[in-house]
Amino acid sequence: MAKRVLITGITGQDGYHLAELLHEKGYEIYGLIRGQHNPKRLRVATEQPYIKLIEGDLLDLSSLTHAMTVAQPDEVYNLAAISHVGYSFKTPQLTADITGKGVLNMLEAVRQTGGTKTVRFYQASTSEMFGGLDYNRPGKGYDEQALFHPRSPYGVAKLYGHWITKNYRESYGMHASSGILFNHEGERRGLEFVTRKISNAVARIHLGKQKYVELGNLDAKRDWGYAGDYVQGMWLMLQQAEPDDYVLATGETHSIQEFLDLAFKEVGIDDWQPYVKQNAEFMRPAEVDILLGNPAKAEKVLGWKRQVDFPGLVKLMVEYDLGLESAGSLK
Ligand code: NDP
Ligand code: GDR
Repeated sequence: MAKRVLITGITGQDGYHLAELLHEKGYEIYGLIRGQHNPKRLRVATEQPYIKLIEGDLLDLSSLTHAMTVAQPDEVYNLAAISHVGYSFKTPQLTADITGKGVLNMLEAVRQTGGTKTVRFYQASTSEMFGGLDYNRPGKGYDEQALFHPRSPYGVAKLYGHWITKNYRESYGMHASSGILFNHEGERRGLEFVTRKISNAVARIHLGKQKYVELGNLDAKRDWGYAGDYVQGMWLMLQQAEPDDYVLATGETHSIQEFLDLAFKEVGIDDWQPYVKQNAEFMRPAEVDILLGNPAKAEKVLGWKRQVDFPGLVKLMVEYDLGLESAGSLK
C-alpha cells in the first residue's frame, strides 16, 4: 500500500520540492491550500496534478482536523508559515498566530484525530531561532546544542513552534521531529527573498528589461543550500526509528555581496555596483548578521549531505530566470 502524506505549505518553495520527492517515492499526496481564491491552485493543478488539494488554514483547527480525516496520513510535514522575516516585523501578531500557534493547531489536529501514536510529524524549524548574536563557535557553526536568540517576530514564533513540537513528543510520545534548516534556495524561491530577487533581476538586466535592483543590507552572511537537497533531509528525519531534531546546513557562509559577484558574472558583468542601489525599505529593525550551520549530526545519523554547492546554486538560479524571462515575464 502506498504511504499517505499531508503537506501544509504545498504552494511554497519547499512544498513543491517535497511533493516532487514523495511522488517519486510513490506516496499518495495531500496538500493543504488556503483561501477561497488562491491563484497558486492553478499552478499546482497544472504542474503537479498528482497532489490532492484540501482547503484549510493553519488558523482554523476545524479545517485541519478535516484535512487529517480526509488524508488519513502516515506522515505530516508542517511547512506552512508566514516565512518572510521582514514581513513578520510588519505583521507580528499574525505571524505569532500562523507561524507559532499554527503549529499547535496542526499538532492538535493530529492528536484529536487519533494520530498520536501512528502519524509521523515534521516541523519546519529554522536557523532564525539562533539569531546570529551568540556566535560563540566561530568556524564551527550552530549545531543542535547552540543557544537560541531569535531576532525577529518570525524567529520568536518559530521558537514556539519548535518547543511545542518537542513538548508533544515528550508529553504524548508522538513521533515529532524538527528540522532546524538553514537558508535553502532555488528556482522555486519566492521573489521576495534576496537570492531570487537577485537572480531574477540579473536576468532582467541582462535582457534589457530592468536597469537596477534595490536591496537592503549587503553585508549579511548566510549559509545557503539548495532546497531540493533539504527536502531529502526532511524525509530522512521521518524515516528514523526515533524522533529527534536535526540541523541541515552546508557548513559554509557567504555574504550577499558574494552572491551578487557570482550572479552578475553569470551574464558577463564583473562590476555589479552600477546595477545595485541600496534602499532603507529593505533594512530590518534588527538584523541577523551571520549564520553558519553545523550539519554533522544529520550527516552522521541520517547519512544526509548537500549535493549542490554555492556557485552551483547561484548558477542554477540565474540560468532558470534567464530561461523564464526570455520566454515571457514574471513581473
Ligand atoms: P514559502 O514562503 O515559500 O511557503 C509558505 C507556505 O505557507 C505557502 O504555501 C503559504 O500558502 C503557506 N501558508 C502561509 N500561511 C498559511 C496559513 N495561515 N494556512 C495555511 N497555509 C499557509 O516558504 P518555504 O517553502 O521557503 O519554507 C517552508 C517552511 O520552512 C516555512 O515554514 C519556513 O518558515 C520554513 N523554513 C524555510 C527555510 C528556507 O530557507 N526556505 C529555512 C528554514 C525554515 P500561500 O501560497 O497561500 O501563501
Ligand atoms: P532570511 O532570508 O531573512 O535569511 O530568511 P532573506 O532572503 O529574506 O534575507 C537574507 C538576508 O538578505 C538581506 N537583504 C534582503 N533580504 C530581502 N528579502 N530583500 C532585500 O532586498 C534584501 N537586501 C538585503 C536581509 O536583510 C537578510 O540579512 C529566510 C526565510 O526563508 C526564512 O523563512 C528562513 O527561516 C530563513 O531563511 C532561514
